[in-house]
This record gives sequence, structure tokens and C-alpha cells, in this order.
Amino acid sequence: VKHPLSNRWTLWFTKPSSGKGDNWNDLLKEVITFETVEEFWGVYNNIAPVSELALKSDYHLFKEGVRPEWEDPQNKHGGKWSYQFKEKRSVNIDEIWLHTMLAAIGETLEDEEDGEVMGVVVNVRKAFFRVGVWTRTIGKHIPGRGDGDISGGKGRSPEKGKEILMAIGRRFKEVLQLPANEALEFSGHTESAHSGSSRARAKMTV
Ligand code: M7G
Repeated sequence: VKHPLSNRWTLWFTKPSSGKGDNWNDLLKEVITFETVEEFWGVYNNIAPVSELALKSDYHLFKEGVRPEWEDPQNKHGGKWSYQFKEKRSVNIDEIWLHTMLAAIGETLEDEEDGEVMGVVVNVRKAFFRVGVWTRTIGKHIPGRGDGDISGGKGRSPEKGKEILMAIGRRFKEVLQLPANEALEFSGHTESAHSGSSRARAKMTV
């Protein structure tokens, strides 16, 4: 018996850059799409754990049809909640990433009708592991999408949009088992793209 997931999910991998000539598009690789719990474990049991990946690698687990990029139509008005684990030696990143993926595919990060969660990401960097949840909106009016088109066309008020994002942040913080005094930060992708890095200024914290 196979247990279907609510959505189909695609795993992506960013290869570490080998030199200067590589651009983002050459490094980002689609790995596999799955739609059942059993297929998820099959994939999980056959890929390298995060703790064994080289520096500058990423895993991205996104809803099928959404590329794990700022430029994707479903991401370009969005942002992400993220946290950097700086004590790389003491943190169990494999367990943290597993819990993050299970929260995504088990749809526990949001109420399903919210339709905000696009995917989850882990970045392996020299000074930290960064784990993030990408959302479709930044919880406010998106300019240029027509009259009254609030929060990406879901007919929400900016207050409601923000509340939904805050709830996702709080649930993600629980998944990461962070102490209350540690802050998860939200930032819009537009800022990330402009600053040339994900280390953009935080708009919300939880
Ligand atoms: P990062 O991996 O988000 O953070 O971005 P880091 O600075 O901590 O490593 C690293 C670099 O990868 C960026 O400066 C971009 O050159 C590239 N990059 C990352 N993302 C998520 C994207 C993306 O969505 N689109 C494009 N075009 N480049 C990206």
C-alpha cells in the first residue's frame, strides 16, 4: 500500500561551484519527483546526508512545478523564513533537515488552503548550515497585480497575509526546536536578489 502525499515534491541539488566560470543555472540540478511517503523514504535512503555534502552545496525540496529560484513566477513576489546554525560541529543537521522535509511534505508548516509554502532549502556553507522555508508572498500587497489584488491574488488583507506568514515562521521554529531567544528571520527574495545574497535585512522575526 502506498500513502499519497498532498502534493508532488521535487528534490533539487546545487553542486558546489568548481571555479569562476560556473553560473547558478549550470549548478542547479533537478534530482527526482515523488508523490508518496514510501517514495520519499526511498529517495531519502539513497542520497548523501547533508552532513556529507561539500561546502556550497544545497538541497531544495519544492512543490512540483516550482523551480527553487527567486525568478520562478511562484517565487518572485515571495520570501523566506531562515535560520543559520553556526555551531556546525555540535548541530545534528541531518536530523534537522529530515524534520524540515517531513514538515513540508506532511503539510504541517501551514494550513493547506494558505498555499504559501513553495519549498524548503538547506545550504551548506563554510561558517554555517542555513535552513529555510520559501513562501509565495511577503504578506502584503503586491504592486502591479491589479486592483484589490492583495497578497498574490488570494483576496487577503495585508494583515491576514502577514498573520499567515508569522504562523509559518512559528511552526518552522518549532520544527527546528530553537530556544525562544533565538530569532528566525524573514526576508523578501527581491532584497536577496538585489543584495546578491540571502543575507538580506530581516523584515520580520519570530
Ligand atoms: P545563497 O545560496 O542564497 O546564499 O546565494 P549564500 O550567499 O549564503 O551562499 C548564493 C549565490 O547563489 C547568489 O549570490 C546567487 O549568485 C546564486 N543564487 C542563489 N539563489 C537562491 C539564486 C536564485 O534563486 N536565482 C539566481 N539567479 N541565483 C541564485
